[in-house]
Amino acid sequence: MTIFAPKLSFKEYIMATNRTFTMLKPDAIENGHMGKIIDMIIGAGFEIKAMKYTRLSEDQAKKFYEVHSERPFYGELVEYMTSGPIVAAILEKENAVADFRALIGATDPAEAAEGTIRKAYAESKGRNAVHGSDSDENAEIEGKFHFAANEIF
Ligand code: DAT
Ligand code: MG
Repeated sequence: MTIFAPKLSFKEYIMATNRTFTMLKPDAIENGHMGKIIDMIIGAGFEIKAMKYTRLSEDQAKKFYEVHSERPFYGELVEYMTSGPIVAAILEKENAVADFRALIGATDPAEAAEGTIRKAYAESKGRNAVHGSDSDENAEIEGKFHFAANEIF
């Protein structure tokens, strides 16, 4: 049966909790893993609601990782995240935030479980292939940070 549902309004999108935000980071693009990672994401049941191939400005990277601004790796992190193209995307699935964190695996690929994106494709704890929001609230903030309302399906 086909259900014809209207597209979500921006307000409804903001209220939705079945979405997460991801970035394929510069190392993943540089190393030629973009297609395989997107395949893993779709294969795990996530639907792409918005996607763009882009680059973070220094200001954007600093703001995105502001929570880590006091950490010793902050400067390196900002430099790395602005070093090349990224793919930013909003993904939808039931339990999106937790399921996507499970799919990407631990921050450090040495600790990431078999079958996770970071286990397969991350270079190191710093250059770890992919970002996944850590809460519904941050998923909304991060999605809005990268996409205008008319870019979200
Ligand atoms: P995650 O991306 O798994 O949510 P996080 O929020 O703790 O991890 O850190 C954000 C990013 O900062 C992480 O993906 C890579 C970088 N980072 C974290 N800890 C680091 C460390 N000890 N050394 C270098 N980079 C680090
Ligand atoms: Mg995090």
